[in-house]
Amino acid sequence: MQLKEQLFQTTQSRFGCSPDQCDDHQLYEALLILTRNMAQNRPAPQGDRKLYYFSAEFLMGKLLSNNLLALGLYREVKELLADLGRDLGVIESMEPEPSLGNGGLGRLAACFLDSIAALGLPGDGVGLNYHYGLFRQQFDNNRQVEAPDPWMEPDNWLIPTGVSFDVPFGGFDLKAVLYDIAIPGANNGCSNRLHLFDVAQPAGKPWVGIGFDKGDIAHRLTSFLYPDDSDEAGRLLRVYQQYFMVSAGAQLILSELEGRGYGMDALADHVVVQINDTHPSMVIPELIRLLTGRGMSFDDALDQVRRTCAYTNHTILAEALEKWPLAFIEKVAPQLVPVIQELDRRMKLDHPDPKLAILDGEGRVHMAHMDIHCGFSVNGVAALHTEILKNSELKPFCDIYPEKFNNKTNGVTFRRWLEACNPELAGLIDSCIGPDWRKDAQKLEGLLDHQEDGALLDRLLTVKQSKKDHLCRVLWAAQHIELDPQSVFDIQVKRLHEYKRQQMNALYIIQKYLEIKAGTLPERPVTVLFGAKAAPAYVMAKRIIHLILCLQQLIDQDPQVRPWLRVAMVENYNVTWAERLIPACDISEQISLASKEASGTGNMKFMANGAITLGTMDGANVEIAQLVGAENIYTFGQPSDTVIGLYQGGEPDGRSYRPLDYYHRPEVERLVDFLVSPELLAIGDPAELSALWKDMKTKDWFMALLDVEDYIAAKDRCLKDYGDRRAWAKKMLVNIAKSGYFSSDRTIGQYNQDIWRLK
Ligand code: 26Q
Repeated sequence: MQLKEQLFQTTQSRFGCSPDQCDDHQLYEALLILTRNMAQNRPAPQGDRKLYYFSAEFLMGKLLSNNLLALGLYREVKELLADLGRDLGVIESMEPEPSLGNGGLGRLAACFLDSIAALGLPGDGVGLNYHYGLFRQQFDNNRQVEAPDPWMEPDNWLIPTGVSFDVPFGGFDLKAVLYDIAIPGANNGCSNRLHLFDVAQPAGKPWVGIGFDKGDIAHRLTSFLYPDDSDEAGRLLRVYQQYFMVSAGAQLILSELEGRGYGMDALADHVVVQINDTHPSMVIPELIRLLTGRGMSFDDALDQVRRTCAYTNHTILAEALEKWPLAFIEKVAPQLVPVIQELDRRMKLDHPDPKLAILDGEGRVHMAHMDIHCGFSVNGVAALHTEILKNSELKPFCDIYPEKFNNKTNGVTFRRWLEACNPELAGLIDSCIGPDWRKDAQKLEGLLDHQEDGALLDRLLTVKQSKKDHLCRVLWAAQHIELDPQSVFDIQVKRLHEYKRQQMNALYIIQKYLEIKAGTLPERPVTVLFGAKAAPAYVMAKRIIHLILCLQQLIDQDPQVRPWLRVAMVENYNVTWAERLIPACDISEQISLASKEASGTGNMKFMANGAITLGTMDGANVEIAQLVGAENIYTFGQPSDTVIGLYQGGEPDGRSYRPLDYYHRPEVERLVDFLVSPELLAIGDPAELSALWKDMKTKDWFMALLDVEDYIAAKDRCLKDYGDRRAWAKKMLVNIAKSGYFSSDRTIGQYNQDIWRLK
């Protein structure tokens, strides 16, 4: 049946009217249903070995246009709607974004599902169906306020499967009900699945706290996604969530294995489990428990699991490495305790070094240690990160299991992050090198042959300008922020964390502000854009947001500064905002303290959209720099080995870094002290600003003062170079041309070749 007729039938049966009589939301619903059914009805990719990608987070973003593109229907639907006098862009805007992830790790999982399906590999995601995703951020009085984020409308992407599993908790059982989101592979006729487990009777109301009786858990286990792990009660619930996810997921794996006609002893031959950070690590003891429960010996069960499970590490921040008290697990899933103790006993027999222990002297389970001992692969997410894991953070493990360690540099799906969010640029690329890059992003390198094509370079600048104009319009509509589209757009969007150093960017703003006030104008007008959510209990992160919003207001009110410098913080930064901000960016801020950002993935999206990176030699920035060469990136700051050295030393805090030494440089002192200047104190909260000021000069845990002068110089060089528009456009072209390496299709190809071996 023609698409047109299908749409007609859907709106008739649902709303009793034809498409042209539908309002925007009804049209969206009709398209959702059509697209969902088509994606659902495709067969799974063939293969007798299957991947299960376990992740507590899948930050999917809106799915309508993505799925239409994968199904090859995007253009047809767009034209069909245009014939009806309607705009697909408007219809898409009806879709709520499922924010079932915090940031990089969750978005990476979503890009991976897209690539696994596009490559036609048999691989499903396994996660939880949170009813409230990451909180919605609002600004009130220059502060972040959190509101619940309900994303599930009556019509949504979830497909009830009728499948459920019983999950045994200490003292009670809970039914895990399976919902699927179909993941269509781009142009290959297949679909994989994202399996999301939910409780049978979820609570209807937003989160109000939990008393931890089993009734609460039964209704609230999947209520919401954790934005942090900072309160005790929340941490216990997090363990309930994790066990619910892995127990149901492990049961699903074994029942599918059986359904395919294999015995349990064939697990490792036909299944591979990728553990996305340590959040799903309890899948290891759970699989062993289930296998031994079916009569397998502990030895054999451990052997199967060891050949089935692979672990990805996403952080070297010690505070982010999960260590759960065994007492928590005793309460949540007591049946796992003997399994974990036995694993610990066996590992200690072979490797008595306490640094390698699963259970430490304080009765805590080191989840990463369990993954490394009981899995066959450990990977970092960028070359530098993997080296740091091997040589310092996880060195004792690398010494005993060198063959397990490998690197898989992250990637992003170019279908969402270039084709869908920047069709203008995608079209320009087509006109230059043809459309083959859409199947193989590394073919973007063909653009390198066109570096001297002046007309192309001009069109590149025109596309960039049109995306900046567009961003200005949506920002005005959403937040009544007025920007100068002719200014340089300098953008830092990512979760708010001290190691990512948004505070150092704020110091740059202060420096420019003071210069302008003193009569020295910058090279050209610049707009510094931010988007960032802070974990609700992360006090320092919230103070940094407060500082940025105060600077935004201060400058906004100042007619002398406004024409030259603007600051704007986007409210509720999410995937949808990223899709508007990234194509409009001139300068991509990737300024984490070297060694602290495992990879970054925003850096890759910006690069593919022709932004120039201003960054430290951290995470995947190192690989970007290698690919584009020194003339096409702005790097600054102390390298990772220096930084790692500074964390060791004789000061009372264990480091050899002394922030006061840097603070007392005259250029730096002036900037830091501005936090407690009368101008700023008149706008912001004096207690918050002085606390931030004090922390910056006496603690500065992530060494913003170490790099700030170098940073300011590098950014000023950027602004100067921006003036030679042709030369700048050439840098943009080289960045786009070299970005293909960061396609998640390449990453997934490597996971498959080195770890999964699906086909
Ligand atoms: C842990 C325990 C309890 C509650 C929450 C958590 C928790 C939640 C989310 C811990 C960590 C996360 C998210 C981590 C994350 O996003 N890491 C990022 O992963 C990206 C993909 O590999 C990298 O590019 C980033 O460098 C890394 O910071």
